[in-house]
Amino acid sequence: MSLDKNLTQNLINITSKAAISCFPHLGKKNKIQADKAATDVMRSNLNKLNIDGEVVIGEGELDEAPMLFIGEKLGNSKGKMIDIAVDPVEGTNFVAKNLPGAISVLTISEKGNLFKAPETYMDKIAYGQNIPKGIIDLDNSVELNVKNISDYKNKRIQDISVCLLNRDRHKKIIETLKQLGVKIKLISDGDVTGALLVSDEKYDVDIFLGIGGGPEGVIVAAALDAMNCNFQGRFIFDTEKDKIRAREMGIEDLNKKYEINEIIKGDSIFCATGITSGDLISGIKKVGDFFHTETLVTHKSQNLVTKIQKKYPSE
Ligand code: VTB
Repeated sequence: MSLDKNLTQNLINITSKAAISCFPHLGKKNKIQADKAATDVMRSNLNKLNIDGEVVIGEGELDEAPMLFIGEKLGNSKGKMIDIAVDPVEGTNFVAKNLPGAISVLTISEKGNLFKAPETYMDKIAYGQNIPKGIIDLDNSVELNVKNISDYKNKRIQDISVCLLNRDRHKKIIETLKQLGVKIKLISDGDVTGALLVSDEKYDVDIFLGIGGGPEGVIVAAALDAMNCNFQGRFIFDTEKDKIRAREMGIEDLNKKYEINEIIKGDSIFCATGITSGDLISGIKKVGDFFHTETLVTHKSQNLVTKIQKKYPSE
């Protein structure tokens, strides 16, 4: 069973249009407005699809955004049952400040194949293609992961590059990485992109790690899976409220380490359109009466991993 190839084109159009809707909000210091615009575009366009869709990963509590809420039904109910994970603007700060790296992103799977995640933090680790299991592990020390990948790739420690969010909670890890002498790529936001940088040597990121949004972890796992990369994540349930919600959503072992194929099973389609240009994808460009977009798309069953450029009339 796999997802219809034709859906890919539809989804590229949806993330592209959502990204374009942020264009008027670039650098306007209003991340809520940009998020709302992209969310509305995503919702109305997803509703036109021939699917019986349900949002399993929405936006919300973490950044108090206008939501495509978990459990929301999308599509005309006529087609296949689909799980949908959305992040209409990943990197709302980047849009508000007109900085590189904002993307509009969504992932779909067949019903029941995408992990239903609460909006909490997740401790994550991602690494690239063809690295055997066990070389890197979420439960290894940072030192061991760095040493192992340096041995495996036959690269000097000082040439190993580790990407993580620049947050106080990562102080100890950053100090360890500094002492090891690796190249640290400290990002201010956008850990979906951060994790995807392990997918190709040209981005020069050997390991992505650290604590970021759980929903972002689930969304990116699908793309990494289609790219034959690896990912592990553990949700962090700090408050009693988080723990209750997690149990309500069917999570029994709150401390479980999830492997990539426990987060995404079977076929998946992932689309990420650049809003502002970043390391991974080019942002929206207005050329004459057209918006030019670039979308990174993966469709697992089709072995599709590509970037698609499109043009949309600016009206
Ligand atoms: C990350 C990052 C997002 O939130 O998930 C991060 O990918 C985690 O939350 O772009 P904190 O900002 O609280 O650390 C974002 O930065 C914003 O949603």
